[in-house]
Amino acid sequence: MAGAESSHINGNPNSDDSSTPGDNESLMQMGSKSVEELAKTLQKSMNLDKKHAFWETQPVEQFGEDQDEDEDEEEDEEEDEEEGPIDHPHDVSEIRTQPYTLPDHYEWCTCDVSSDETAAEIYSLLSTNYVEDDENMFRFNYSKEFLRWALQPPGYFTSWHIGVRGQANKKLVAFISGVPARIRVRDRTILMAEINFLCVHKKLRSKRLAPVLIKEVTRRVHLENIWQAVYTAGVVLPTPIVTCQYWHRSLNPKKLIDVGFSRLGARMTMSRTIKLYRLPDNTVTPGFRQMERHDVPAIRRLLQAYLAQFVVAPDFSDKDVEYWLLPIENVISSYVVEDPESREITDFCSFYTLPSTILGNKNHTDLKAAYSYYNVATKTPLLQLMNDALIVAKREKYDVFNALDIMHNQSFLKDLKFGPGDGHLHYYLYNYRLNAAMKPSALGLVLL
Ligand code: MYA
Repeated sequence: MAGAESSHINGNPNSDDSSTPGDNESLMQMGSKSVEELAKTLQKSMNLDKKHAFWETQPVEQFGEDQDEDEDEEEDEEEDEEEGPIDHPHDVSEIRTQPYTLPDHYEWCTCDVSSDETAAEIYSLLSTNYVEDDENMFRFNYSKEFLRWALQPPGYFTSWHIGVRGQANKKLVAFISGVPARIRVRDRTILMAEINFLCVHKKLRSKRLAPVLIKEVTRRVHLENIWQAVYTAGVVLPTPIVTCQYWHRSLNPKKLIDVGFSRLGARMTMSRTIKLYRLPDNTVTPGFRQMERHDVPAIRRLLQAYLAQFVVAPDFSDKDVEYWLLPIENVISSYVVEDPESREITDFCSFYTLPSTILGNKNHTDLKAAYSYYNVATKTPLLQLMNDALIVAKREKYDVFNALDIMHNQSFLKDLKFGPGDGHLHYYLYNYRLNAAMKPSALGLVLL
């Protein structure tokens, strides 16, 4: 789940647009609150301060278990010691060997995305039933190649790519997936599952199928002796470790306005808007070029040093860097700065490609979006590096460049004319308790 459910631009930067609609305003006003307050306000505003019949049974931090509210210092210290797993590991032999029971007329399948036919079925389910914005104007349209990339990293388990089919017609009607990843939380590195692409066909919604999918993927993860997971969602569940906001940089403002992704700012004309977002044809940093395979060790070193400062971040090996960052057309784009004299790799930036289908627009069917991935600047100013990323994205005909307010991203968002979106993305840990909620800038992890 890459984007918050509602991620349109809230007005244009550099304009004094004050015409944001009411519900967006209430979200925007929350900018100065703490993460917990934000989660609670969001929970209330989205009418989710209700019972969570499923999530209340799971080893996740429950609402109201927030230790920060505890004013007793001694207890705080005690709680500090409790950071870590909520349930302690079982023996794999205790894990049930039978899949969970599905409603009548449905059956489990394991999806092999290497098969063209299966990849096409997953693509078809997601492209018609996956995440939409609140107004149902856009739906994520992850490509088949992207899905293969996202689902088959080093050490992946085919058994974690789980489908539900109709027993009679074998049609794929639901999906959930996990991939293994080493995630560091403060000074502990844990092999976790990254859970993504949970999807139930629109016709089967609200029948409690999602909890069965989640329990089944949990069972299969446990069978590999893995007991923690990380995931993101646009909805508030018990309990986010951090709530982030998407920012959007218009590259093709006319199209974004035509399709309702953004609006013309107050006192702005289309031609002034186009001029505002214009970018040069060529990158400015000497030695800026596409990443190549031989750059892997240097990029791994840059990433390792950079990610060490964040509370939660992936622990990438050379193999992981090669897999996750080597460019694949229309999937992942990565650039390095190679010092023209020393030949040293000093900086690195990357973005992935996640188009959305534009629903019900006469003139346009696809929105081509780039999503900021991992960026490390040691010599080039980060602002200049990201401006070069915008220039290449514009050249490659992306309509918009999106970035979360995580890592050091806040240092360039405003200056590079990103505007805040009206959606939030919540990060969660399964079976791991943090003793304090985090700020987005303490997060060093991007999920797809
Ligand atoms: S996030 C992307 C989720 N996908 C979409 O938004 C696509 C469009 N929507 C749908 O396909 C359906 O609406 C889904 C729910 C499938 C989302 N994460 O079956 P239901 C809870 C977790 O009647 P449906 C992504 O992929 C809900 O609070 N739980 O509902 C990461 C309620 O529980 P409770 C969610 O609408 C996924 C229950 O489901 C989500 O038909 C991470 C209702 O079930 C959500 N996004 O189907 C999954 N949405 O009563 C968790 C609703 O308690 C992984 N619900 O409130 C956990 C770690 C597992 C591994 C652990 C290993 C150790």
